Amino acid sequence: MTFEARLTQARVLVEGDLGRRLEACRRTPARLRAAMAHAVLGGGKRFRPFLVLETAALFDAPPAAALAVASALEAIHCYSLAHDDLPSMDNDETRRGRPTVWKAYDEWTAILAGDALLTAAFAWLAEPASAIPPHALGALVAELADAAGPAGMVGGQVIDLQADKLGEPKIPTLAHVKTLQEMKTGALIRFACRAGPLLAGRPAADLDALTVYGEALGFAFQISDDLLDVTGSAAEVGKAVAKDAAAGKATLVSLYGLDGARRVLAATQARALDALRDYGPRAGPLRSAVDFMSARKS
Ligand code: GRG
Repeated sequence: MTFEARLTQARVLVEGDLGRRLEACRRTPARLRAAMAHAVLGGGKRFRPFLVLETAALFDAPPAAALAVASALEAIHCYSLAHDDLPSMDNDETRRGRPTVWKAYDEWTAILAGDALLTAAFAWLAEPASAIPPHALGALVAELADAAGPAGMVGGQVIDLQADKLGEPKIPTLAHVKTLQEMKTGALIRFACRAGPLLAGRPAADLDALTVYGEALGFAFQISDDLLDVTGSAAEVGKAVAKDAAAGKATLVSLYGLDGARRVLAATQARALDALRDYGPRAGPLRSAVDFMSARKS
């Protein structure tokens, strides 16, 4: 099966699961449910769920539990996009080729839809129906909270916005760009790659290998996102482009230029592939995900 077909397979699975979970949310006001659905079900590559499902499949982890983790992670990703698009943050009107949540509803509804998705995600993991093996539940909840929280995505967002909103001096160094990436986007991708071996109760060697893979893949993802901001079209990418340079943001592209960023991307892809060297043909889809970083258009 091609990489695109596997990504589509993951997308269909997780969208079906997310749709059912949103339907089943207890006592949820109709407006909130609709805004949550707008945030979650309106397109998107579903790349993080793909990584959860594929790392779980690599280690024969229980598929139903992997799907619960994939949906929870995607809900958190979608909450972060809904909040990132708010007027007080990035002030974006288009996301995934459609109006952002605040544009389709209003600001307070978008804030609360994001809050609801974040809390629902943890309920989906902790409820008995998630079928997550007891040996893995504590670690998964703690790691997801860590990746999404103050030392991860939220902290990264603060570092990013601080420079913008408070007029603090930009820090155009590789170390700063890497720290920001690791926190803001890398942490969730790293978590997605650790989810499979955690669910399967694999030993430290497998967790370490998939962590190296996840960290390199996350960095490659960010570089490809920065490249798309310069070389992509808004129609293909599904959101506004050329925002980084306009905001004077330090990225791999601003530091090293297009060719330099492409060279760092290639080296990072090589590091991700090397982390999978012991896993044979079954890791094929995870290898294709690495290639996707230099091929993606959205
Ligand atoms: C508001 C707490 C909070 C955090 C926001 C993720 C994020 C942090 C902001 C998004 C800004 C951005 C464009 C980051 C670059 C990488 C990224 C996360 C892109 C969007 O993810 P994709 O490409 O999107 O996986 P789809 O739509 O395919 O799910």
